Amino acid sequence: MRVQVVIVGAGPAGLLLGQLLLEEGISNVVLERQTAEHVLGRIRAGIIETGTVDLLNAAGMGERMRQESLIHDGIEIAFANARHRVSFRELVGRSVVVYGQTEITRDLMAGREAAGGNTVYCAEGVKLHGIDGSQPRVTYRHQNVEHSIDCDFIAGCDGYHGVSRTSIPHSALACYERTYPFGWLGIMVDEPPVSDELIYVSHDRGFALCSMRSRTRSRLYLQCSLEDRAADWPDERFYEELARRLDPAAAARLRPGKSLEKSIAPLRSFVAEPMRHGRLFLVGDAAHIVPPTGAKGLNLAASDVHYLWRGLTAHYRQNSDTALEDYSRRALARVWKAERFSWWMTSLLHRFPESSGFDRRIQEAELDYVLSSKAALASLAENYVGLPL
Ligand code: RFL
Ligand code: PHB
Repeated sequence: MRVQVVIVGAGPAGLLLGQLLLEEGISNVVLERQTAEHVLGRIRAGIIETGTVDLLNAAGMGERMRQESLIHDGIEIAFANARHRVSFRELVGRSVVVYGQTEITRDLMAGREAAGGNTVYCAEGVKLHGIDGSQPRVTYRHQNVEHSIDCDFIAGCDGYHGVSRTSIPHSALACYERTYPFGWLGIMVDEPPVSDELIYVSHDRGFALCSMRSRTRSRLYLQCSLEDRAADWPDERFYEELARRLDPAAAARLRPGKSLEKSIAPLRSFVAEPMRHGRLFLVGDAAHIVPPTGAKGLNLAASDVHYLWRGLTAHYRQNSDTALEDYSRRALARVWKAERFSWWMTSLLHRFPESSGFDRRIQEAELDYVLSSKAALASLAENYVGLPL
């Protein structure tokens, strides 16, 4: 079998790239290790930038999103028992969109099926061959049968634990990493959100976030210890702790419901450079991870896809490799700015176990400054809604 592009991973990056390439008539196959149900069962991102919305529209995926998404013109930051509104619309004239990663993935899967795109789920033992040469090849096993696909390019969209990044020789890759001494415990619940917009909470007991997926479904997070297990947190304990961290008005609006999902995610910052090795391009979480505080992970995956889609289109349509040659540089320039913003939001709002009295006072002073300075608020807003491509 031969295709122009093999895409490893059917997360949002892989499926979106596949759809955009199909629209351009560029043949591709998506190889996914898990089942489609498993991919849809992972509960992750909730906030998307308008640049990501534009890209989903370009892929013909905008219809349900237009009907079901919520537009948010700002966020609230709760600190010292008071809530402060950060109005993106007033500060930078933009907004963000609430539409879950699960819904985006569902739309992309349906769109790919409708377009006759080839996706192989349960593809085991994916291996990349000849990425240094001009004739790369990907092998895998499906239902105990070995398969081999020849291609021009490979898009490694297989996330942080995928096979693509580790196929690049160690000496050709520089990795930068920071781990954080806490995690996020998240629950999904069919109860209305406590507020019309997201509330990010900085509290002595730790960070909290009240997010949502719709007007009837809440997504709630608590900063927790890395030693904690989801089973240590029955729903009652979760709500009790969240109520303690919220201001009284928000706590009074909390409607404890039975959690539909509960999980703990560790927080990490990670970047692998460069994002290209020979015929292999790394895209999304395969190349970089951000802590979720700035809501940037999926949006960065989408901007990588944008650059690669443009590069591959120019290669096949205009016989020009300028954009492909520039892929890693352009993607990384945006990635590092989002890494900085996510690290900064995380540092500003979380309680660090090892921090001294001095560190804590500096953190309080910075929060006080940011919330009272129009310049600082505009910088927060500009980064949160998404820097230009
Ligand atoms: P994914 O989604 O991890 O998809 C990779 C796919 O590759 C498959 N795979 C393989 N397939 C074949 N062979 C192999 N050897 C393979 N190894 C892996 C995997 O099964 C999977 O299907 O990466 P992608 O597509 O780059 O997308 C990235 C996003 O999923 C991620 O950045 C976001 O979810 C991060 N994130 C958020 N991002 C936002 O932009 N806004 C948010 O509000 C937001 N909230 C979040 C988040 C991530 C979270 N967690 C759990 C880490 C909230 C949380 C709690
Ligand atoms: C979410 O709704 O899952 C969410 C929202 C904002 C974040 C992180 C996660 O910063």
